[in-house]
Amino acid sequence: MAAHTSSGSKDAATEEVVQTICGLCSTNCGMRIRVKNGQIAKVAGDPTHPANRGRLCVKGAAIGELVNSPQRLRYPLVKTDKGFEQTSWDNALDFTARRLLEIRERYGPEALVLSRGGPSTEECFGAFSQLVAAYGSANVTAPSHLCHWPNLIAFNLVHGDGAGAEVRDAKCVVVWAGNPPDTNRLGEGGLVYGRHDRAIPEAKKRGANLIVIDPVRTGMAAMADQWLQVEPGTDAALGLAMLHVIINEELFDAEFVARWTVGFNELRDHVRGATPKWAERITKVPAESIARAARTYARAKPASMVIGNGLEGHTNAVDMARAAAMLVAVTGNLDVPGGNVFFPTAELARYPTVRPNARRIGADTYPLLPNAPFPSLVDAILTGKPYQPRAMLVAHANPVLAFADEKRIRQAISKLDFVLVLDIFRTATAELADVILPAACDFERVGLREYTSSEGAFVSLRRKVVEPPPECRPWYDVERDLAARMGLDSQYPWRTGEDFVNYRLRPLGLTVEDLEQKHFVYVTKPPEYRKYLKEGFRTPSGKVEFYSQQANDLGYGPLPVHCEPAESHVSKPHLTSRFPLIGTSRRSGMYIHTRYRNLPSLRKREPDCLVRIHPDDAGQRGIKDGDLTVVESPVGSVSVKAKVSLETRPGTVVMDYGWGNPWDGQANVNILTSDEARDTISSTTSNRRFLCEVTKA
Ligand SMILES: Nc1nc2c(c(=O)[nH]1)N[C@H]1C(S)=C(S)[C@@H](COP(=O)(O)OP(=O)(O)OC[C@H]3O[C@@H](n4cnc5c(=O)[nH]c(N)nc54)[C@H](O)[C@@H]3O)O[C@H]1N2
Ligand SMILES: Nc1nc2c(c(=O)[nH]1)N[C@H]1C(S)=C(S)[C@@H](COP(=O)(O)OP(=O)(O)OC[C@H]3O[C@@H](n4cnc5c(=O)[nH]c(N)nc54)[C@H](O)[C@@H]3O)O[C@H]1N2
Ligand code: SF4
Ligand SMILES: [Mo]
Repeated sequence: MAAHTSSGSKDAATEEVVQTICGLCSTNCGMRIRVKNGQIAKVAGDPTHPANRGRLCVKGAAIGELVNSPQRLRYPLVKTDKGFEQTSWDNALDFTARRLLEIRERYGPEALVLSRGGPSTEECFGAFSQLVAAYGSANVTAPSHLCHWPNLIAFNLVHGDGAGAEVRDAKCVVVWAGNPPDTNRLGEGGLVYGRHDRAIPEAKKRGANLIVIDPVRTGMAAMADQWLQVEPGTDAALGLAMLHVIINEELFDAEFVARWTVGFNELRDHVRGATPKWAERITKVPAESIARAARTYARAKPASMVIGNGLEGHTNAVDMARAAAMLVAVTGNLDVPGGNVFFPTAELARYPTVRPNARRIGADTYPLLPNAPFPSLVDAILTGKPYQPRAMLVAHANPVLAFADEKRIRQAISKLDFVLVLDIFRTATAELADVILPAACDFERVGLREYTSSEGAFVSLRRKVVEPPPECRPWYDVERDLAARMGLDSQYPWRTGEDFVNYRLRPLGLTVEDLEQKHFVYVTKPPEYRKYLKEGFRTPSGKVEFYSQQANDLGYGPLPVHCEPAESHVSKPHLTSRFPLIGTSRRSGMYIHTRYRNLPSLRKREPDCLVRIHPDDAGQRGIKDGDLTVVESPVGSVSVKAKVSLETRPGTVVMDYGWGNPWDGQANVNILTSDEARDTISSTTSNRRFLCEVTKA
């Protein structure tokens, strides 16, 4: 429904309202954008769109600044002895094709790596996938080891699938390591009232009990009935102690446990010693609070649990989420209304080229992870083992800033023979490239998003709103032109962006034209609940697995355990005196990851990268609010301003994540984080925890 409010002869002013979705984060809110003479004139939330029902965040409101930013990349650039020089698309693509073909000839297809970004639009999943598969490489990497997958692997092991929180009918909501007011996260479903950032306060108003488990006093924590201020990375101990209380006090759902689970006796034995007192020593959460939260969650029926990304930047990530998943099952809150539900999903067409039968780096060590873990690729580049990657395509990603230990990542990327970056800005990663290509941004190309919800799965079109700058091109055009130069274009059953979206939509019986008419279309029924009664669970045994034979056979613990975080004074006592503080990182509601700090209206709201420090720690160090400080960890050091704050407890400091691009002039927290220790199941590095000291600069 593109309402043409006025249109006239060729020369007359044109004005229309385009219904589309925002591409900046994975919430993908519905938008109505007024376009005047080919320019974005006004942005509003679409009140009819189920993802946001009219609401937009500050970032969405700033898309005009994004599209028209003077810092946009506007021409292809190639690196020469004199630095980057502007070149033509033909030159840039010819050069890239030649280099990639030489590398394949000389070293084989596995030498090529595709580095993708965190999930927000189809670009992050799609760009260059088809090309890299057709080339013959399976080395696709993404932030998967830090995002979505550690939690999903845990839920897969226990429940056989990801079960999203359905907040709508819950009497108790546990928000475990997530911050929906800032991240606007859809969750894996339950967006009947919009999103968790809205659904949770509404549930609370209805009288639901809100339990927040977070080391930081976030907006969500401030709203909670019970806030468990857990020590970062120790949540497995907390979860095991909650299981201890629930099993010991017989608060579990005995019928569900008896009929639909395996390994309950093993679990009972396993958590016998995991008393709240034991967990208090590890987590710093008072034993009484742990017991109270366990009782509240177990007694409220139904209760739903929102699992956030805060569990994922830790060296025991999967087991922390496994303990949480077991709480869902043991209380009988699995696949019931208002619990954690297996939501229906939209089945889009897969890419036509199947993944090649090539060796994927890290596949032997991390078989449950779908991609090559970035840290394993860094190892391979720096050591040549198991073999030497030579080239990298980077699309919609900024690995230099996003992953742990910036210094090591720079070393690795600099060692490659060829690096291509497709971005809209000249990022920290782009500075290391041989070729930088200017992309059309989300609002300048057609795209697609599928969503889940309590009303069923639906799809929505991201309509093109404005023309890209003359030399900025959408990824599907870039990819196809490059493929043609490499003799791979027979692998592309689509010619244009619209063809591509139509190809993806085919299994749903929908087309771009349909979605232009309707904007969003439900493609499944609302979820059925207790589907296990008919089909069982998707685990090897068909039941919920407290004891996982599969995990055991893969050499992991069959039951989740608490492991001391790698970056701790217990694991590394020799570092205690030099680095007495624990650092963690904070995601900002104002920005997405490393993006958008060059948009003036956002930057005005949050101009600096800050380290938040408790008044006690600040006082001992003579640090006052606003002072410039040096934060030093065993792997690096940065200068940042201090914010003296009660958001954190004594001994723990919180530093903003996402800074460090050339234009923002501030420090990347991942200069301080280490990639040395990794979760054995998911390869997660300790991005959310590092040892440090803060001194006045
Ligand atoms: N310490 C710490 N580290 C973390 C995290 C943390 O919380 N703490 N979070 C982790 C998580 S969950 C994730 S998902 C990752 C994120 O890691 P990334 O996804 O690598 O980070 P982004 O900053 O989102 O990078 C996206 C890039 O795409 C570019 N871009 C924007 N729009 C377009 C477009 O339309 N086309 C193209 N081609 N490019 C575009 C942006 O300019 C940006 O450079 O970081 C992880 N790292
Ligand atoms: N504004 C904005 N929105 C975003 C993004 C963004 O960068 N900016 N990124 C998008 C992406 S890719 C993702 S993955 C999601 C993430 O969205 P969420 O899952 O909401 O993740 P965070 O906002 O990082 O919140 C994680 C919370 O976990 C806490 N935490 C850290 N360590 C621990 C721990 O060990 N235990 C516990 N219990 N809590 C811990 C942190 O203090 C923080 O409050 O957001 C998406 N939305
Ligand atoms: S950036 Fe804001 S407006 Fe855009 S999808 Fe995310 S929450 Fe919605
Ligand atoms: Mo993420």
